[in-house]
Amino acid sequence: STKLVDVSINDKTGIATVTMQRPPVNSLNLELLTELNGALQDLGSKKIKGAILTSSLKTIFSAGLDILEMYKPKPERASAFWTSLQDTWLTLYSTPYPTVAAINGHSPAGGCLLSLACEYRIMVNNYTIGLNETKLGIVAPFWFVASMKNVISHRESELALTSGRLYKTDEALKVGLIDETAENKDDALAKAEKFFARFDAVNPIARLLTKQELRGETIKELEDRKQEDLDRFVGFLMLPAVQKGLDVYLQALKKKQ
Ligand code: CO8
Repeated sequence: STKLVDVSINDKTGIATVTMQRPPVNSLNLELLTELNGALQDLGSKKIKGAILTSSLKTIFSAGLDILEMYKPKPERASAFWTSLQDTWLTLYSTPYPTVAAINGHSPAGGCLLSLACEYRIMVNNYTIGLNETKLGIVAPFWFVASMKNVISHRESELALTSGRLYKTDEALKVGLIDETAENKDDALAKAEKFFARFDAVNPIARLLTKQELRGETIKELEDRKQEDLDRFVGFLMLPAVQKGLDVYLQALKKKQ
């Protein structure tokens, strides 16, 4: 276990629980992403049945990228930050073990991205999830879009992404953005265990090769365009209009309370 991410493996079930714990909102900064990527990679060499990604917070899975990493950033830090997000997504999208996002709270933007990278999503009722980037005046990168399109239809993705739509749990279920709803976190964890049981009678190598077949193209596209994507992100952050937009969004977030 590390500071911002807790990893616990249940010896009886063989299920690992990876818990993000960065109050107040589990916003994804360089340190959290680095720990998360390390934890997910370490699990790759262990004999686990599956891993659940969840949050220690009561009402938030993850508020997405830490806006403070993007607001008036030092270029070097911004590069390291974005690279850590790319690497975490690549690791999570391609884990050899099955993954479930137990979405026990709000899950906008980067939070949604992390859950989309898991194989199965179980979400507690009455929260919101979606790729709301356009609402912040920013553009979801191609691999965010691909992650969405690999889960819901092209049509629904276009409607959702252009408007920056955040779905309530029941709405997300209707379009297939999540697979199951849950009453609370414990219910979500119990349902995750049932999902893993589906593979009890499945050859793990056949399972993994099939996952790679389905996800390989999306993974390869980011691997091939990693530098271009990084340059675009850093260049984008340097635009005064983007900084202004983030400033306005941050102020609105703070005024809310
Ligand atoms: N980053 C940094 N700080 C945040 C973030 C965030 N993402 N979200 C919330 N905070 C801060 C708030 O400003 C507030 O700070 P303070 O205490 O100083 O006022 C504190 O966290 C608590 O927030 P709230 O009071 O809003 O907490 P609530 O429980 O009421 O609400 C929510 C929680 C629903 C998560 C709400 O905070 C929210 O909507 N946050 C914003 C979520 C969001 O829009 N995230 C988008 C991030 S961008 C992203 O992930 C993808 C970017 C892709 C980049 C592409 C560029 C090319």
